[in-house]
Amino acid sequence: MTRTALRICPLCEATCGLVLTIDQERVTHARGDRDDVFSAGFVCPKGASFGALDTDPDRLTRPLVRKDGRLAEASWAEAFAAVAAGIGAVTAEHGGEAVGVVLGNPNVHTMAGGLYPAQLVAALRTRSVFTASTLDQMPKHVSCGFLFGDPNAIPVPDLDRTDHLVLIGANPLVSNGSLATAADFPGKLKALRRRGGRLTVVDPNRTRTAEAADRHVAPRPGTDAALLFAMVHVLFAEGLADPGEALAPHLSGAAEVRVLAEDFTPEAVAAYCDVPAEDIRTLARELAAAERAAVYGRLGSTAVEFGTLASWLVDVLNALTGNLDRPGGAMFPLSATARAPRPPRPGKGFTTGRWRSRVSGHPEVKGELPAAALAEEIDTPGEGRLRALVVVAANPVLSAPDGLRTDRALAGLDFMVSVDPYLNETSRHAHVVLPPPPPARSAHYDFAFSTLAVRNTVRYSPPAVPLAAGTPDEPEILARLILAVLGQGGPDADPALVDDQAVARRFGSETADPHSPVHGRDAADLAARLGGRTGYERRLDMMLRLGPYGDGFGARPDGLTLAGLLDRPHGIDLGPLEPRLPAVLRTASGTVELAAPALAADVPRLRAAVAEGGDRQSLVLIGRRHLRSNNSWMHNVPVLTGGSNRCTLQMHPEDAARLGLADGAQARIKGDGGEITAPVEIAATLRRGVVSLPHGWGHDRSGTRLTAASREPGANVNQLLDGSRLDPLSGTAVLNGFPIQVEPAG
Ligand SMILES: Nc1nc2c(c(=O)[nH]1)N[C@H]1C(S)=C(S)[C@@H](COP(=O)(O)OP(=O)(O)OC[C@H]3O[C@@H](n4cnc5c(=O)[nH]c(N)nc54)[C@H](O)[C@@H]3O)O[C@H]1N2
Ligand SMILES: Nc1nc2c(c(=O)[nH]1)N[C@H]1C(S)=C(S)[C@@H](COP(=O)(O)OP(=O)(O)OC[C@H]3O[C@@H](n4cnc5c(=O)[nH]c(N)nc54)[C@H](O)[C@@H]3O)O[C@H]1N2
Ligand code: SF4
Ligand SMILES: [Mo]
Repeated sequence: MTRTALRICPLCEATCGLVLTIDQERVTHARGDRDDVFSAGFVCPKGASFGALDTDPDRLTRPLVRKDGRLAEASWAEAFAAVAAGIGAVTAEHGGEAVGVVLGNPNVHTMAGGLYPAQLVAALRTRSVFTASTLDQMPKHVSCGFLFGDPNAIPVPDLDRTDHLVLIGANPLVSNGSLATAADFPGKLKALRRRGGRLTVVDPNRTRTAEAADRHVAPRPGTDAALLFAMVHVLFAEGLADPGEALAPHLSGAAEVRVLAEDFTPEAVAAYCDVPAEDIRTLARELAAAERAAVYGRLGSTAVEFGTLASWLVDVLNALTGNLDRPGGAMFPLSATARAPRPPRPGKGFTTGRWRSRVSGHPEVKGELPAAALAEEIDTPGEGRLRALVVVAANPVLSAPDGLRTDRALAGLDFMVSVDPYLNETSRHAHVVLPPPPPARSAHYDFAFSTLAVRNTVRYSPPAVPLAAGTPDEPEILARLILAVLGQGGPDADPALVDDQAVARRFGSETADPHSPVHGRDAADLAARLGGRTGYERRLDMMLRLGPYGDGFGARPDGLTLAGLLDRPHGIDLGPLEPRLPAVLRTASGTVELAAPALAADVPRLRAAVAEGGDRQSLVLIGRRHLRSNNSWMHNVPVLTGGSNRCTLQMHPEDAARLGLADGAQARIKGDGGEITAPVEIAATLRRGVVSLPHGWGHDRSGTRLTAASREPGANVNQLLDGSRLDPLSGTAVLNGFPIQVEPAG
């Protein structure tokens, strides 16, 4: 019997609503949900392949436990017992701080990942937390932390209303958008141009997005911070810096920024960026002239040498042109599970470096250490060495720098547990692998992306297919992991305890807060009023009801509850983004601190790089993404990969000719961290001197269960890095714009 069910797609940040066709508990087809309040029917090839991913025969359905050195299937009871014993042994001898936590990208796409990791880290009391953020967007968190006092207050371009959009190092026609959740990003860019707006793309590669733009500027990789600084310079020099009456009272430090920008004249940076000074002036003038404009930077502006400075300058430009916090500019979403707005009040501000990594002394950022430092924290002997890891939805062997070193380090751990549906390059080292059910059998709520969406909506998908009896979902798996850490991991452990604890804590603080809708109420009584069939649903109900649109447990009877949301399976539209800067600000001064000292302190490093002029001799490597892939884990679905090797080294024809490399020839590529070989693909879209290789490949290891991926394994680009190139303010790996050498192989 065939039926349909709705499910929000978890495969990228666009969060499209899907209609799944389900035949005998298997997803056989997926299409866009035309009635979805956010995505209105948009779907991409990955979403359309949801069924193939969901039913991939290589997905693990039972846990694996290492016995006599080999991973073998076991019962869930055996697996949880092995986790309790393994973690227990390490914490008993060395304490929870000997256990590292590694959280990968899919955590921001699952409900479990939004709810449980903080409790896991708290239970371990470990300071060794590594996430994909330091391979990705951490520079944006840091710059927003210093600018606004809250590292999670990230303004997004108001795509539907802007007249002028400047994309720095972003390729949303392929990525479908990131740190700007918008279903049908391509359609929104078309609509912008149709209504007479302009699209500018700054990217060393003439990407599909650049191709669709009015203007494409191709700087040398890694030089955007200088380019943006020169634009700031022009705004001041030409009297174009004008935040406007609404914004100006909320800004501080503009005069200091002016001084900092003084020597970044377009002429001074033109050679370094390899962009003519007059083009930089034009970019600045157009931005200032536009009625409503937004500057937006993505991976090519973050995972680079000056990632935090570039991320900062993006918002300095938004502020100086009066586009911050206004319709059509860069705005702050208000998600349904945010705290209900409180009256504006100064905060504590943002700091980093409250502790440092043991081996290289990297500062903590948002409670995290650089993912690039994971291996050295395990394999460097001495007091405080990591002896165990809890890995949830991460594949650092492929996705982080120097995977071979990580590979060896993981093999030497006393204990490792992976929560992962695949036996892959990383999880093959685990002592226990706990596979979550496939997405169709999991509930979905976008905790993370609702805070980054270009329109406020609220949507929830219950599981589309019921879980098999006796199979835990990912929330239960993580709750049981937390109980194991707390020494309560016995066979009768009740995972609801973990949810009860989170509920009690939140109600405890809300009932004590004079600005909360439930101030003065009884916490236990509120907990008893929660709806929801599971622990995570109760938590969602709590968050929705305490949130900005919530019913406040009676304070606003028409307000949002989980029950009300379940009655609206296509979601509820909460309207366009609205200005709300004062409520966002958590800096000590209560203003947007445009020239925060920590940011200003990194400017001399940039100034020195500009003065040096940059390395002109080496080829530099940048990454690229493919529409039918996602980082390291979607290469095992033939309908997505098409069975072809997409892991090619793209080169400009002149570079290839100079090196004697023809299209299809094997190239040997050498970097600080090692060498790999990949076939050459001639691509005139690239700047001369820049080559491009995608990441997430290198599926050629033994002991994995990736039948399709291992047939076309590709090479691991991150093996070219040794983990030492980081943006110092954020600890983020420089994955774009690093020097390499290329020669014909063999
Ligand atoms: N050179 C280079 N390197 C890069 C990048 C780049 O552009 N260039 N990009 C970086 C970026 S932006 C990111 S975000 C990182 C990503 O790097 P990681 O965070 O390590 O993520 P993935 O490599 O996608 O691996 C995800 C893992 O999660 C598992 N998984 C999938 N679905 C689920 C689920 O529902 N639950 C659980 N528990 N596990 C699941 C997959 O099997 C896989 O093992 O890579 C970074 N690495
Ligand atoms: N199809 C697909 N979608 C995805 C993913 C995927 O793997 N595949 N991954 C998801 C993830 S984890 C993320 S974080 C997002 C990323 O989303 P995006 O950032 O939009 O995606 P990228 O393709 O990495 O785009 C980065 C662009 O920066 C350019 N670039 C490189 N170096 C520089 C530089 O120095 N300066 C400038 N100005 N540009 C530079 C690159 O050429 C590239 O076009 O995509 C998400 N969506
Ligand atoms: S754009 Fe992203 S969210 Fe939408 S269907 Fe494709 S993978 Fe899924
Ligand atoms: Mo990412």
